[in-house]
Amino acid sequence: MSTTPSPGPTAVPVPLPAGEPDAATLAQAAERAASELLAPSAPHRLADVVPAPQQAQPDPTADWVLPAEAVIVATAHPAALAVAEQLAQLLRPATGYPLPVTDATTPQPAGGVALVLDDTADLGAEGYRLDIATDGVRVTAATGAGLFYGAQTLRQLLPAAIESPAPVTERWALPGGTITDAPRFPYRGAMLDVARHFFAVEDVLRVVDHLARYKLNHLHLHLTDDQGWRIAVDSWPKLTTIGGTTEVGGGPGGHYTKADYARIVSYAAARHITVVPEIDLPGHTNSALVAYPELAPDKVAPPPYTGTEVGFSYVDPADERTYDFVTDVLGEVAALTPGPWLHIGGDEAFKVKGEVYTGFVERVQRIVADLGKTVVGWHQLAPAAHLDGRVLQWWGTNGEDRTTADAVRRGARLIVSPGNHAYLDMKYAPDTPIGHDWAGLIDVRKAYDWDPGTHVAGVPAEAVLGVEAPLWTESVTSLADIELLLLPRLPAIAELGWSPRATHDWAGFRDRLASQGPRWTTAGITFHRAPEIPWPTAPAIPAQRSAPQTDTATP
Ligand code: TNX
Repeated sequence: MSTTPSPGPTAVPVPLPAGEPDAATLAQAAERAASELLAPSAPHRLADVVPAPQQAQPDPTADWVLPAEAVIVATAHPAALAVAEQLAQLLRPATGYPLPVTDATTPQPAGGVALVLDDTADLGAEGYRLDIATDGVRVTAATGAGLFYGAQTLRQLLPAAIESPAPVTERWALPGGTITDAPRFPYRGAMLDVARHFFAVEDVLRVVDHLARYKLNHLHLHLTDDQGWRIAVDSWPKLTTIGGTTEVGGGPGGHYTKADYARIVSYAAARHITVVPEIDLPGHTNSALVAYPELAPDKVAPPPYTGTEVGFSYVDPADERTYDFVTDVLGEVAALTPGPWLHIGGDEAFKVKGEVYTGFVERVQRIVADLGKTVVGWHQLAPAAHLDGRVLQWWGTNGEDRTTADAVRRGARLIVSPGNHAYLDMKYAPDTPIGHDWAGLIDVRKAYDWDPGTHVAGVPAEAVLGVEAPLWTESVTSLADIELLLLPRLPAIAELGWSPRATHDWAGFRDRLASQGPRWTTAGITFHRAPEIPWPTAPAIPAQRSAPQTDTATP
């Protein structure tokens, strides 16, 4: 079986025919000759990848240039073919090459790219090996996820112009050698708060793309808060028809239909990213109380809330109706969510104290377990009784909390998101136009220079499931705002989650990060030009070439 490539944006380079060549053919031949004459910009260094690979063995005699007629051949298995098609879709726009995808029982590079699914490969569930040699490129992995990560590395090793949405003339060189790579932690995530401000599905998909570039594998969606309820729940419809119509600052809000949410989940899954939905309980619930006053402790609907204070609202822990609500909502969200996790919030419920709080959490933890999901919650859940598999998300700022350490001793695992290192809503510097500073300023070095494995006192590295970078959106109103705060700090957190500690080195990271800048610029992605990063000043990419067949006269 072979799949046909989608039509490339330019004419496919063809050999000169005998006889009189036509103008378009001549133009293509000239273009190809010009590309061969281009100053042979040295390929990237093999280890020049973010996150840093586990092992890179360069072989300067084996540099390779992607030819126009390259084929991407993959193991005849849907997981490998899916990555082959994704890789082709990444490479076609800038190269203008057709890059057809084919399958084989034993794929060989044959001058192109081979994606080999090999379940005997000793590379783990997410690892891969990338061999770049004179006869082409081979990515080997035991899973589709491993092949996908290998493809992301391949992408980063190509010149920055590969990010161009339109064809450019470039020598598509790759540095020879072998990378063997696998992640340090199984959970590598980012969180987007879609409750304080609502973001369209398209914006969320674009955030998913950013996660995928840096081998993150979880997207935590903070779906509910005082200012808005963002996920449709059929059994409690007013949550969205009333509770979804507000946001910080008085804007219109919005919500995801079940189909919208399913679209996000499947787009993420195709990029090996698991969605972690959060329904924040028992606090951060004003929008639910506006819709259903029966859940409020005094049974009176509060006014809708569009400010940025926290800790004032809560669902009534003393009323059984509250547990019907929680069971229905979590049941519907669980049914929409193929991933194993359900995040129940638990933070800043200042008015639900002591045993009332732990009693509530223990009931909700059991509801989650009965739904067959693994409970995740902010580390305020710690004093509640242990439940098998439960995961706490650390957002403290001083690396120390005996209750959390004790919960870990009782069996909880930890996702580490220190407010003063991983909170992407913190400003970079006092003049950052948006963001907070309650946990301090977080420049790129601050985001990078800490160790999730030793960060929380009394929590051993084995109890750390991974790392997550939350983005709260009280002051974030657009995709450009999201990107400004995400980049370049998201790759720093991604590297802490993926790369072995032995590769940790600020000077090296700074240089590798710098070479991401031209990629973002070329792809039209907003980022903060952090002054501590030596961004290249040279033009990012060669001039776009005008494609003969799309070269229409403009009036
Ligand atoms: C604390 S972190 C919160 C959020 C805010 C955030 C702003 C956490 C679990 N709760 O409600 O949005 O600070 O940085």
